[in-house]
Amino acid sequence: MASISERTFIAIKPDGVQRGLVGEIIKRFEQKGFKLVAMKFMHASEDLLKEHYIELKDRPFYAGLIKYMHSGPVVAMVWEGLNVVKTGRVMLGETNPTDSKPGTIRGDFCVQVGRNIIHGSDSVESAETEINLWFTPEELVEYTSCAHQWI
Ligand code: IDP
Ligand code: MG
Repeated sequence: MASISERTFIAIKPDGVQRGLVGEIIKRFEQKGFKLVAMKFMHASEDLLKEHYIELKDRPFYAGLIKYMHSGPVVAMVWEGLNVVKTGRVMLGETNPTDSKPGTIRGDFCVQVGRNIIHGSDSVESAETEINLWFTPEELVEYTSCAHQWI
């Protein structure tokens, strides 16, 4: 069987939390067959958010993005599985909900790019950086999923 050691960082943004979409989003990742490795509900600091989005620091929407992400609690998660980074992005939909197909999270639950309810790492490298930024090694829980051999 192919290795399933790949991990991605997924965060439900403040609007996703406020709109009661936490359970729905977690359900989709669980039902797809991905394994939950870490999760925390937190109000992220501005410093953490600035670092998380550092590559966008010169974009005109950067300040507004940090304000939005700091406007309420988020659910930060690590999910593991075969091709979870790429598949996770497909499950999210496009950055702009207008371009997101029905059936994707952004396609089903939001309408504008500045309130697009969820974050997902865009590469294996950025996933590693983001996981290390948001979680300590001890927070990444090691266990064997009983569904593993069926997935
Ligand atoms: P991604 O979240 O799909 O990876 P990025 O280009 O990395 O998209 O942008 C990060 C986040 O910045 C987006 O999810 C969205 O919340 C916000 N963003 C991106 N483009 C715009 C924009 O044109 N206006 C406002 N916010 C934007
Ligand atoms: Mg991105």
